[in-house]
Amino acid sequence: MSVEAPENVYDEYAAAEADTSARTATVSVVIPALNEAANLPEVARRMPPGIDEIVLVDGNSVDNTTEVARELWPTAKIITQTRRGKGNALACGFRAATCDIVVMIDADGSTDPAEITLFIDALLDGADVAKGTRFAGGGGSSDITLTRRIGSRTLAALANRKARASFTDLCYGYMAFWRRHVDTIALPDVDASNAQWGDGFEIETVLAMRFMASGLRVVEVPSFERDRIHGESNLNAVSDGLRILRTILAERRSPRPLLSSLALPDAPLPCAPPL
Ligand SMILES: Nc1nc2c(ncn2[C@@H]2O[C@H](COP(=O)(O)OP(=O)(O)OP(=O)(O)O)[C@@H](O)[C@H]2O)c(=O)[nH]1
Ligand SMILES: [Mg+2]
Repeated sequence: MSVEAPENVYDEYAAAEADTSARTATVSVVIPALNEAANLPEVARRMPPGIDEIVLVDGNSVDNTTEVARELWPTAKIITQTRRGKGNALACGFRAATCDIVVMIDADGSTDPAEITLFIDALLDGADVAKGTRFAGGGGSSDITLTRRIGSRTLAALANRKARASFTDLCYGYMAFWRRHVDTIALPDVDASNAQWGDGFEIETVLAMRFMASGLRVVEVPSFERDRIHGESNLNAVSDGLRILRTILAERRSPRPLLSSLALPDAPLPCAPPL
């Protein structure tokens, strides 16, 4: 099933509805980026006003990712990750972030920054973690292939059995949480010199399963995944899929009985700003 990308233009909506400066909690947006110079301008264009801190974590890009980021966000923290992989980049970004709320988005234009306010609202409404879902409540994707969709569903079903959860989407990189919870999930030491488990694309699964196992209130937020704008995916469906499978098998089982905390918000959030 393919879903049409919402056509609304964020800019019109931004000033009226999405100014995040009115709320009291501060927000860091962490963006892992590996050769994404061509995509960052669109990411910046759709960023809501009022974000307190941008942390861009560069993976030793060979294009001018860091220069473009500096031009777009003159006050951003632009750091270089300590090892390789998206997971290590995120762990470095979480350590550098200083605000109350941390939002993680991709730099390729597939996760729409205009949706950040929906994730923040879910946290302000009482969630500990707001996890994006492409497969429920009006979420969708124009970027996922049938094979990946089947793989993703299968992995989510396995993870749900293990975590006694009801995730509708496991391997999606759009997530937000209160920064005070980051220590409860014991991410790999960013200063270790050797590659660590969690350094790769399994990071989203590691985060989801550890947040659940910590007994935190995880809420799903419908989100629309767009096509990567320019460039190539860094993900290998087979090897990264196997890493995710290994993560599910290795992570500890949730100590709680059947969970009730993972649910769509009472009134499902729209997956994009209203027209
Ligand atoms: N710093 C850093 N960022 C990375 C690394 N690998 C991927 N990323 C970033 O993580 C985000 C997601 O990576 P993608 O390559 O788009 O992978 P994906 O979104 O899972 O796969 P597609 O849906 O095919 O695009 C993008 O912003 C990448 O630039 C890495 O090793 N280091
Ligand atoms: Mg992508």
